[in-house]
Amino acid sequence: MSDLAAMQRTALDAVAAATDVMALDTVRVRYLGKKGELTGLLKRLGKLPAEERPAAGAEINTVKSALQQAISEKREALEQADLEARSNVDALDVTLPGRNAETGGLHPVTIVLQRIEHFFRGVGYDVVEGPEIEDDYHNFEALNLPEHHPARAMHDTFYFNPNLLLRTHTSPVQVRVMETREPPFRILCPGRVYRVDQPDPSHLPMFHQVEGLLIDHESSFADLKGTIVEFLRVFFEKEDLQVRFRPTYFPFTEPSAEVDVQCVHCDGNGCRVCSNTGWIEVMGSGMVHPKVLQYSGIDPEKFSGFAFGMGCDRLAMLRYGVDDLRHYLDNDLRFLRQFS
Ligand code: 2NL
Repeated sequence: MSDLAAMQRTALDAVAAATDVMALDTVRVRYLGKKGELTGLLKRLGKLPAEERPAAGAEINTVKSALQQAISEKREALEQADLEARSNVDALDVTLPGRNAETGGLHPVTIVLQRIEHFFRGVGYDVVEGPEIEDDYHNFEALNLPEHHPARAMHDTFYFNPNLLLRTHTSPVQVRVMETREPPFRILCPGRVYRVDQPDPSHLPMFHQVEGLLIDHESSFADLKGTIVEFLRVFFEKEDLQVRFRPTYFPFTEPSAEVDVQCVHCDGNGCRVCSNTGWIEVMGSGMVHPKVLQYSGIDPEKFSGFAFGMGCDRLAMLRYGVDDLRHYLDNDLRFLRQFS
């Protein structure tokens, strides 16, 4: 029984010394487990003389419950400390200001492209896209530009091989639609186009074009003019914008016209932007050449159409006063932020 008091002290010291739940459990097993020291004492009670058993049993049980209580209090304290330690590490200060997520913006060329698409969808055009790598037939031949035709020199072309090239305009997309779709239809074809050019303020080897094509049982140059004048007045947001059509030559249209608008910078009075002419060229247009219809299997006796093409990059320049096409590709945030 003198051992019992010593055992109690040792056990309670061990409980107090435990620094984590695992160590505490080791102490518990050592004294209170099935083969534990206190458990052993209780088992050996039967060997005592009968008259000593009750007192000895009571004493052992007192030590046992004291130890049990100490262990359970210590366990609670350790668990609490553990919880506090973890919540300090994972602490979330909900009063901190949030990290600022900057809002992106659309590229000026994209904005211009979307405005053009919006107008033409509104007057019944379907937007169609096609491959940027084309064959000679769809980019040139089907557009009435046979091999060795001098007009091919108008396009300085990136070739992969004599038959495969980077499209120089989006016309091949329209050719593929003419080949497969029953007219009448009206389509708008936006996309990247490529021409061999040394980059300078007004030239890039890759730029963006939008071409439109309408094929119907009857269509006239008056329809072409009405469509284009209305589009340009909406695009430049000027109801009385002056527009003029100048005769020109394209192999794929006849007659053909270049389209000028009254200078949007000086209202036609003459300035640096319009080289003092008062006019700015914004697109090309014309009645689809009968041979172009024929090439794609459309009977020119039954159908006629008009087409037009414009450069989005240059239109965006005019609309936003951009002085150098190369700004579009620099990805300089000081430039891009002005459009968001
Ligand atoms: C310009 C000139 C133009 C067309 C593009 C076209 C397409 C087919 C048939 C006939 Cl499939 N024409 N496209 C017609 C006239 C002018 O664009 O200066 N673009 C920037």
